[in-house]
Amino acid sequence: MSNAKKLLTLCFVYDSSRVLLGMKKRGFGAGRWNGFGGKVNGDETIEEAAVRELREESGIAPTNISQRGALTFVFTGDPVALEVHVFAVGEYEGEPHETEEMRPQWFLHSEIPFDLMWPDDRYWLPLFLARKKFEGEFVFADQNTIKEHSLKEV
Ligand code: 8OG
Repeated sequence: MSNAKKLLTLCFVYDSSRVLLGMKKRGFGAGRWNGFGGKVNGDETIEEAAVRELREESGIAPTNISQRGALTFVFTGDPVALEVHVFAVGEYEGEPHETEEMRPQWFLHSEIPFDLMWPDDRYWLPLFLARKKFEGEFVFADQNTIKEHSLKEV
């Protein structure tokens, strides 16, 4: 059971062959490749937070961004669910560079390192790369183990 939600953003910069991931260097999810994102502050919209976090963590500024998915993550024993809003970035200004939080690297769609990512990503990232919109919920027993999940295109 969850009774509170924390709002987070997650941005993937991609084109038809490659996707930009970052190796998370510290904090929640450290040691895993992921998109770029973080917590939504009280004074900003979810999209503003997505743009800010992408800039802070990779150094690039999106010129085209669209919301593509909403994912809820529940951890057994933690009353606070995470509501992660997933954004697609097609065009941007600047060049990705390493920051205190992330080390960016381009991956071919066929070479995405799912074994070194959050375990839910292998379910929904293929939908994202196929340009679908989706909603899902994942219940984790621990950070490596999904107990149950639901996922649908919307
Ligand atoms: O501010 P902080 O770095 O703690 O934000 C956590 C980031 O990790 C945020 O971008 C949302 C993202 N994230 C989760 N859970 C999962 C997950 O299961 N898969 C992926 N790909 N990202 C996640 O919080």
